[in-house]
Amino acid sequence: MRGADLLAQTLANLGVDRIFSLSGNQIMPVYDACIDAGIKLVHVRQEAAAVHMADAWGRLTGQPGVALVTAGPGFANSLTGLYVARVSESPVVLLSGHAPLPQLGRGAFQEMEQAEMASYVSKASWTAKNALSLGDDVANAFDIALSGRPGPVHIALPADAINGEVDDLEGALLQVRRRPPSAVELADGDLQKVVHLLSSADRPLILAGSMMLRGDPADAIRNFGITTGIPVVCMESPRGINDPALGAFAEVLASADLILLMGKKLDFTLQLGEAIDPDASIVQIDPDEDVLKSTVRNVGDSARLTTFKADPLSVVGPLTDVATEIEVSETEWLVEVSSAVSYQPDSWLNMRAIPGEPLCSYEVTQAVQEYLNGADESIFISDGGEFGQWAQACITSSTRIINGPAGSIGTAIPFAMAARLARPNARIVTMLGDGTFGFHAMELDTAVRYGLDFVAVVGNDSAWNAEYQIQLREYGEDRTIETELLSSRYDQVAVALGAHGEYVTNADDLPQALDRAGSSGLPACINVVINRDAAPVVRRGVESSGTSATLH
Ligand SMILES: Cc1ncc(C[n+]2csc(CCOP(=O)(O)OP(=O)(O)O)c2C)c(N)n1
Repeated sequence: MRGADLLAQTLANLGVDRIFSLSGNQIMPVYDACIDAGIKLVHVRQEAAAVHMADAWGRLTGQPGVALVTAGPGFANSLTGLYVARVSESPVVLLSGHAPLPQLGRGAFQEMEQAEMASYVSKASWTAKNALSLGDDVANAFDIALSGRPGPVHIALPADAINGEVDDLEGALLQVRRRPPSAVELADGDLQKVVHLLSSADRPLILAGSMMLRGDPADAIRNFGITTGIPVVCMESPRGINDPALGAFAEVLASADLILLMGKKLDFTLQLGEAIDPDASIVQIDPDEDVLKSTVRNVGDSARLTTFKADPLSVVGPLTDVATEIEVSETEWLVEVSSAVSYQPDSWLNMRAIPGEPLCSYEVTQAVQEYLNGADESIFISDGGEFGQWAQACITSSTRIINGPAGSIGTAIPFAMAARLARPNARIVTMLGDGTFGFHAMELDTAVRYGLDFVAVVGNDSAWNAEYQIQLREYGEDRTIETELLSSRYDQVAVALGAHGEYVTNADDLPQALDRAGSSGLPACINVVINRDAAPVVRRGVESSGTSATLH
C-alpha cells in the first residue's frame, strides 16, 4: 500500500465520503486510493470552485469539507477559496500535490513554497514528511480546522510521500492519533462576572460573529438571548453595520451601553470600534489571542474593555445556565433593537418596473421569497454586487450562505452545488450579478454531471454595477470607465451546458420561470434583465435607495 492509501483511509475513518477536486498528475495516486477507501470525488472545472464547495460543505455540516488540488498552478488557483473560508471561519482541509522532497531546490516540476503561501490564508499549513506521517497529518488538520475559531488547514503532499510504501496499512491506521479537544472554557467566577456586567447594563447588546452563526452554535446563542432578554445580532457581511439585512441596526448600536462580542471581531465591520459609543463597555470572549490584541489596539487598554480568551462555542451554554438568574422582561430596549433590525423603508414597496422595462432588484427578491416560502426547507445563497445586496436585505430563509466578511464575489455556483450535496431535500436558490456569474459559470457543467440541481437567479444589468455605482457617485456620470458588460444570454450558456435556462424580461413571468426552473430537476439559470439599482441604504427617515460608501 501507498501513503495515498493511508491518507484516503484516514479520511474515510474521519467520516469523509466526498472530496472536491480538480485532477493533476501530482495527485493521481490519491484519486486511485479513493476507490478502495469508498470516497467519491466531485471533479470541478477550476480549483477555487473545489475549495468554495468544501467551504460551503463545512458551513452546512459543521465538519471540514475536503478539497484536493494539484501542485503549483492548481494550488495557486485554490488560494482565494482558502481566504474566503478563513475569513468566514469555515472548517476546510485543502490537500495539494507537491514536488518530491528529494527534488526540492533542484528545479522540480511545479516546485513552489505552497505551505508558506497558504500560511497567510489558513489556520495552519505544512508539508507532509513521508508516507507514514500522512494519517497523523490528516487527523491533525481536521482537529485544527475544528478547534477554536474554525478555519481552513492546508497540507502539501510530496509525491514521494503519497507514492511511498506503507507496509502495514491496518497498523498505520491504528497509529493515527487525534488531538484531545482543547476548547478553552471560562472559570465559574468569570461566567459570573460576564453575567454581572450584562445585568448591570441598561442597553446591552450581544454581537455574534461568523463562527457562531451556523448549526448548534447558532441555536445556543439564540437561546442565550432568549434566556437573558438581551438582543443578539449576528454579523457576517462585509458591509458590517451597514449590512442592509440588518435594517437600521447602526442607529441602535450607537446607543448600546454594553457590547458583548461572542466570537465577533472588533474589526472594520464595526468601523474598528468607531461605531460603538465611546462610553460603552465592551466585553469580548474569543479563542484567538491575535483577535483580542487587535481589540485592545482599537479600543485602547481602557477600563471599559474586558476580554476573555475562551471558546465562545463552549462558553455560551454555561453562560446561559448562569444567566438564568437574570430577571428577564420584554424590555423597551429589546423591542427597539428588534424593530431597528427588521426595518425596511416603505418606499421599497413601490419599486416596480413599468411593464417592458428592466425589472427592479426589489421585485425580483419578492418573487424569489415567494418561491422559497413554498418549501419546508430552503437554502438561500447570495453573491455579488448590488443585486446581491438587495437579495440579502430582502430575503429570509431557514439557511442562508453569503460570501462573508471577505466580500469575495464568485462563490455562488460552487456553494449551491455543495448545498445540494449537503441537503438533498432543500429548495436551493442563489442570486448573483451577471459579472459574478462569469467567475464559475462553467461549474454548471459540473452540476449537470453530478446531478446537482438548484436555481441560480442572475440579475443581468449588463454591468459590474457595484463598481459602476462607485464611479457615478465618486467621479460623475461622464467618468464611468470599463464597468459595463454585454446583455449576454447567460440562460443560453446554461442550456448549452445541459442545464435549464430561463430568460425573464417581465416581472409577471418570474414566478412561473422559478417554478419551471425548480421542477426541471436540473441546475437552472434564470437570466433576469434588471435595472442598475444602487444597493439599498437603510436609514430611518431617509426614504430612498442609494449606495452606501462601503467596500467592494
Ligand atoms: C473576487 C472579487 N473580485 C472583485 C471584487 C470587487 N467587486 C465587488 S462587487 C463587484 C461587481 C459585481 O458585479 P455583478 O456581479 O454584475 O453585480 P452587480 O453589482 O451588477 O449587481 C466587483 C467587481 C470582489 N469583491 N471580489
